Amino acid sequence: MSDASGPTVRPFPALPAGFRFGAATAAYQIEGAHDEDGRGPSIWDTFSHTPGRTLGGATGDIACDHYHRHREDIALLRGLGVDGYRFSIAWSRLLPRGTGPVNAKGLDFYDRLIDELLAAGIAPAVTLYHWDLPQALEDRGGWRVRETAEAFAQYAALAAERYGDRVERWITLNEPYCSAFVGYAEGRHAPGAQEGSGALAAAHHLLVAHGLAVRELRAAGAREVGITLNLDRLHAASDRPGDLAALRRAEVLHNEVWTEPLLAGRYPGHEAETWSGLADGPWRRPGDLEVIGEPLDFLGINYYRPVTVAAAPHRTDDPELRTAVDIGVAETDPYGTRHTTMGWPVVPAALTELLLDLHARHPRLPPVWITENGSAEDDTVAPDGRVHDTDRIAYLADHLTAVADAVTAGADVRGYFAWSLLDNFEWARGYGQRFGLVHVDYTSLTRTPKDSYDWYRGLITAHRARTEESTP
Ligand code: IFM
Repeated sequence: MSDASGPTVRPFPALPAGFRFGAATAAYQIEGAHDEDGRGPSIWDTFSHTPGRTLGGATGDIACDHYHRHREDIALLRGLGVDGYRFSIAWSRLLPRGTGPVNAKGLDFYDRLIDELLAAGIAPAVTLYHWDLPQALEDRGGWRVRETAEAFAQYAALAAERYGDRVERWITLNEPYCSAFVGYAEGRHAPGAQEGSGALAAAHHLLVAHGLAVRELRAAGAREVGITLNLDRLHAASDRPGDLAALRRAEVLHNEVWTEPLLAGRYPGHEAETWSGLADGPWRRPGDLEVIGEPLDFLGINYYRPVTVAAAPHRTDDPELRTAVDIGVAETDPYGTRHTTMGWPVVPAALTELLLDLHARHPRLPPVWITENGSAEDDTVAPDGRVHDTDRIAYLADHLTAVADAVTAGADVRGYFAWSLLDNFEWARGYGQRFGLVHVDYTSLTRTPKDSYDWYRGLITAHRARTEESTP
């Protein structure tokens, strides 16, 4: 699909005029400068510096060195022609200990970033929490304790007061599923805990943190306020009753634990059978559902792949450990499609299903933004100096078509952020997975736009030309 003039671009007719395109990153994955200008340590600094936790002992100490090269990265965004850029603020750059003294140099960094984005005609979309809890708060209990939710609300107020006049879109939390269950139950992410009720308490406190932050953001006059979830499109391996029950439990663990309190004002219907009644722990307080259910201006969805589940034996006999991720479910992979280097099956139609299912289930669903979508591929710089990532172009094109199909069928989707602008630190998988539209050489830190960068720019230009022509 690519010739000397660049990849061929097919516009997506069903994406309406005003549909917005962007690219996304997160602080710990790109910034580096982990101990500069007063930044305090986060749980990811501690975790990545603990032997055996990340691939090859990789850390975010330098990452893409975006802290020092943000001007170059904004030039790349400008060249891409995006409407918006989604990035996250490192909580411990603003508040090195999570609460207490404010770090002026940290505040200044994001001031510069936001101002330079605006000067480039790019609307900032800020994620307040993309997994990098200040270590000082983890030392006081982390997301297991309510004080962390209260600290998050103070941090949100500080950020909103300082940047609220210039930020278009606020995302309180990114993928709280990973923070709670991958971080506190599976232990594959920071802080690396393997707990049952600790993870369930964390899930609840993350939701409370979100609701308290929404209130602070609104009080400070923030414009669009939402949250980003990595909802799973789940399928049952068969129609057998055991697999259908496994599907119900997986729906609770992956989706309903978030969507029911956020969008329906209640806890999930099947949580007692999923977690043997232990979800309803003392961390829940009267009034919490009202806090969590603060109305949203938009819901962010991160989508990469669908998941099929089957009934499976529990991995442990310990009732406490059975309360989180050990819910008698195994993942199977019947898709028979190409897989990305993450091992994820490429199934764009599942994104259409996910969007339409949400639309059908939730009368209170606000407009949806795809806040992440993209693929990790085995990218190399070719002898011609280019990165010919045709699989990524196909992935992005097919998933944008899936979004367009959902819009045609009635879903209200307003925008799409490609993950990611840059190759970056892929958490426990270190630098082994490349998701970027721009290749990063981790030795020289040279940025090389890939073919997908040119393709995306062409798509955005073609979409604007088509919709502007048809707008009277
Ligand atoms: O890199 C991550 C990102 O931080 C959160 N969503 C999924 C991406 C790919 O794994």
